[in-house]
Amino acid sequence: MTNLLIALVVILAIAALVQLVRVNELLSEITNEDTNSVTDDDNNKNGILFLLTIPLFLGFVVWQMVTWDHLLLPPASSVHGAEIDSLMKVSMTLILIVFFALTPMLFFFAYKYRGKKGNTAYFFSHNNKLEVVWTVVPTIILTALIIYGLRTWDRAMNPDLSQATVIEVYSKQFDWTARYAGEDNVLGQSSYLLVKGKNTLGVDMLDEPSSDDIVTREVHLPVNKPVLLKFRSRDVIHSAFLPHFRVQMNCVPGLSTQFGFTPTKTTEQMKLEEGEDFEYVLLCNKICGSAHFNMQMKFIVESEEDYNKWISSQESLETTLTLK
Ligand SMILES: [Cu+2]
Repeated sequence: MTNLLIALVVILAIAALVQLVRVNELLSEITNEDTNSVTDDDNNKNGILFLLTIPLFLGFVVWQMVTWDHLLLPPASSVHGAEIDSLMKVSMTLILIVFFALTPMLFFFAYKYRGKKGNTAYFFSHNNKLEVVWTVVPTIILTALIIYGLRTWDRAMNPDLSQATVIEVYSKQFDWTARYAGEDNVLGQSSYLLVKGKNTLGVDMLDEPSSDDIVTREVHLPVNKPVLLKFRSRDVIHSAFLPHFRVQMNCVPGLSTQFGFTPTKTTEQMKLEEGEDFEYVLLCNKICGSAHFNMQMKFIVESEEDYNKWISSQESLETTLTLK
């Protein structure tokens, strides 16, 4: 019923507008004036409005940048994350310089060349110098930016992982489970066909490397040590997102994806910098269903000593599955 009323109001508003325009036209017929003709006075008013737009619009942009700054992520807590942040900073600085230089020009010229009776357009056919400048300068800047971006991407995607701790991150609607590769640092084979009872990840227990694997509901990482996350999904496409480490990778059913990185700050350090309630968190960044918003898992970065203590207190998969 409400929707019907809203539609009715919209239709009536449009009809009223049409009638107003019609009244205006009839009036102009009586007074013998063309209401559509633009006078110098109109042009001056609009020109001044363009001029006013410069401080108002730029002021609004600056105000937003200052007001919402605290909602941005803190500096990256990983080696490659710091490089991605630098790339972002360089790109944003360039964009902002161009934005703050061109926006005033755009509105100022709209004011300067506003319509005036008797004005004629200046015919300007070609200028080689101008063409070269506005082709060559952006080409150089964009090429440099693209090369810088590709190098950063290349380093982020190909770190040295020969010493990395291997951890599987398993996604399903709507939670995450982690599986450490254990002493041998090799994950046992797995298949969704083997998902049964306690074996929620479908790990093949007949495969030798499976026995020392450790399944956990939160991930502990030693600081400054490389880690290799291997992602799997049981049902739909999820996306593992670790915003503080600048890590994101899709988890695709039937496919194994991975991401290696090195955390550089412990949770304790982050609590000191960002507040007591800070936690590293793994989120799902693909809208995967009704409880997608709550699909998360805690990550804890700690000293190697604390990490070793924690991992040695965890039960191996063999023990977990055989114990009743
Ligand atoms: Cu998800």
